[in-house]
Amino acid sequence: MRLLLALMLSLSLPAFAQHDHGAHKPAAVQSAPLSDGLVKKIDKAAGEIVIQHGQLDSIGMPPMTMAFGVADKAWLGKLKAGDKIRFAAEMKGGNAIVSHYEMAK
Ligand SMILES: [Cu+2]
Repeated sequence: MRLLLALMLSLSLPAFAQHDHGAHKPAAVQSAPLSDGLVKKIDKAAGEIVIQHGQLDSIGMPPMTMAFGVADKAWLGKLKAGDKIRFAAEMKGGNAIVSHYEMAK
């Protein structure tokens, strides 16, 4: 599991650095695939977002509703309950965090 995560991080970080958000590349090009999520609750005090998510292969999780930390606390002010997002999850310090997200159409 740790090896897989290390591999995933080493692969995904350079990809994000190179990723040009102005260019509309197919989702398959991204090394960290985005998963569907429904925002259930924003907990600013805890710095967490409760998300109902589908299968998350990146961190080996089945569908469930759970709290995620965020890579950027500013996201807590941008999202609200009921928002549909597409997001990438990763493990950081033993906690699942949202490392990237975009609004789902
Ligand atoms: Cu989960």
